[in-house]
Order: sequence, then structure tokens, then C-alpha cells
Amino acid sequence: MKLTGIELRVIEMPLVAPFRTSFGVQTVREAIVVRAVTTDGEGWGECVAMQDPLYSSEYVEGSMDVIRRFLLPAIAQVDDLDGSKVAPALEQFKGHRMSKAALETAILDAELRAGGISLARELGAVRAEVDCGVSVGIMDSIPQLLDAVDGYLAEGYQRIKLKIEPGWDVEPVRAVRERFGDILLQVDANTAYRRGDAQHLALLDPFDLLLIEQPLDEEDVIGHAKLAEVVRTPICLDESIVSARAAADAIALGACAIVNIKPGRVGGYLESRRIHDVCRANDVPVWCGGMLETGIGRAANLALAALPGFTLPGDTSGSSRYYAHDITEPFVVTDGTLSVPTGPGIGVTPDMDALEAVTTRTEWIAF
Ligand code: NPQ
Ligand code: MG
Repeated sequence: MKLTGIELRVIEMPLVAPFRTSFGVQTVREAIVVRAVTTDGEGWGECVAMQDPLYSSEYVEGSMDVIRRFLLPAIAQVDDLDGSKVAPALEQFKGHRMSKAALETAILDAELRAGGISLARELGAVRAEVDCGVSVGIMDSIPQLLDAVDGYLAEGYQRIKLKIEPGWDVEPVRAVRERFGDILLQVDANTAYRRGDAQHLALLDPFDLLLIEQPLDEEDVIGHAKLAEVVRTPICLDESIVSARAAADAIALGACAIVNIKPGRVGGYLESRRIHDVCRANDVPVWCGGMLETGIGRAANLALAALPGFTLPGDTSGSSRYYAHDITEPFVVTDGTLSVPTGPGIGVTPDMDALEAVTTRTEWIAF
């Protein structure tokens, strides 16, 4: 396979409702859609970096720059290109995992489409449907939160994740537990707490949460291990787990009992599978995180979430959780599950009119 060129599109998708986390309020999802054009056909990927470096150090304009100036020229040097050769060719460049993941996915998708193999099959999927959870943002009031959770439960979501931060933690959790009883419930702090908050976080213990996700700074792995000795709620890491090595280290240190896998954060689906394998060998459950993906990223996430170690419902929500109009066929939650795409590659293609409508800028980089 030879790459003919890459199309980069910056897109702006309005969210159905503002999404508030400890790092701010999002009303629009800006992202990059990658189309790899090869001698064997096309492939698609999505870069999940946000517009601003608030979740991680990556951001849209930085991704555009590093892809254009460093990553694509390195891929241009690779003979007989396929998905497995992308990460090794990009290893020389530090970090920028979301940008690398988007390129690897687009090239892997092109390879798999040409070979008629689904991404799910390629990764080792063992199920045709995945259990869906939903991430619920910080709200202005408890009644508003309860209305939102009520709506998601009515749609069939099997697990609720509440975003928390200091000042919005014990009370919302108590309110949701009291109102909805024995549902699968977990929380995500996106690094909003410090080591000294351990006793406060232990106040969540009576609510039987599935897990608390990334309470401390992404670099504070030992802090999470210390916290695990004080709180009974299992600790799950998100931001800290940037590679299979980071996962192995965090597990060895006792910093996490559960791992959130996001392909963008770790440099792609192939590294995601390695993390899955490391966690499985250690009996650590994993689940698939979400980054407000369009249908392109959502399709690929479903393939990953179908692997055997994904034993907890993921942030693999339906398209309508975030978008009134997705750029692919919408993913619709039925009986609390989403179907894993079965077609070649990621199994979906963007609707070009819908994609065009949300594109703010297109760059074509020929090889
Ligand atoms: C998390 N995702 O698990 C992330 C955080 C997150 C579904 O909770 C724009 C782009 C807005 C990426 C908001 C979920 C975002 C974003 C939240 C990621 O930590
Ligand atoms: Mg998270």
C-alpha cells in the first residue's frame, strides 16, 4: 500500500447541550477528521484533541501543525505502508499521541477496507454488542442533574458516570443514589483533587460506586496508590495511562484497580489492545472511554470495546448523547447496547454532505 495523500479537515460540531467538567464548559466539539488516500483505497480517522489543551497537552492547532510538519513526512518514508508500520515510524517524535492515533487509524482503516476485514475482527473482538454507559456533566443544580440522569436511564443506558469536582461530589452522588437506587454508578474527577483530599473522597465510599476515575494529577501515580489505601471505592486511571508501560507500572504500584482505555490518549488502537492485554493478564478490568467522538471515532471505539477484557460499560454512548446530526449514520442505543460495526475497516463512512457542513477548513497534503 502506498499513500497518495492525506486530507485534514477541522470540523466544528455543536453539542446538543453544554458539557461541563472540572476543566470547563464545552458547547461545540472542534476536532480533526483525517482521510488517508492510498493506492488501495481510502481510510478514515479522527483526532480527539480538544480545541484547548485542558484535558491533555494536545490541542487542535497543535495537532494540525505536528501532523503537517513532522508526522506525515515520516510516514512518507515508509515502504509497503500498513497500519502496523505507523507507530514505529512516529516513535521518534515525543508525545502527540492523539495526532499519531488519528493517522494510524486512517491508515489501518484503509488497509482493512482493502482486505475486507473489520477493525473488530482485526483487534480480536468477541462480542457483537457492547454495553453502553453515559457521562453526565456538572450541572447548575441537583434537580437538573436528576432530570438528566432520569432521561439517560429512560434511554436505556446501563451505567451513569457523574463528573465531579470539589464542591460538586458527595451531594450529587447521594442525590442520584437516593433517587435511582441500585444503578451502576461511577464518578470522574478529571484530576480536580489533591492528595490532601483523601479523607473527603472517602466520603463517597458509602455509595457503592463502581469506581472513581482520575481523582489526582495525571503525573501523580504514587498519589493514587496512597489514595487507594484510604478510600474503598476502586480507583480507575484515565489521564495517567498514556501507554501499555504506564498501565503496567500503575498496576504494579497499586495505583489503579480498573483502567479507562481511550485510543487517542494512548496513541492508537494497536497500543489500546496492548493495554487491554496487560490489564487482562493482571485481572484488571478495562472499559472504553469517550472523547465526544463523531461517528468515525465512535465506530472504532465500539470495535475495541468488544474485546474480552472490556467487562464494564464504556462511555460508548449513542450519537444523540452529543450530536443532533452526526457525520456518519447515527449510532443508536438499543436495549442499552450499541452494535459493533461489521463492515470492512471501522465499518462506517462519513456522509460527505454532513461532513462538508461542519468543516471549517480543509488541507490536502500530497505525497
Ligand atoms: C473523560 N470524556 O473521560 C472525558 C473528558 C472529556 C465522556 O467524560 C471536548 C473534547 C470535550 C473532549 C469533555 C467523557 C470533552 C472532552 C470531557 C473530553 O475524562
Ligand atoms: Mg475521564
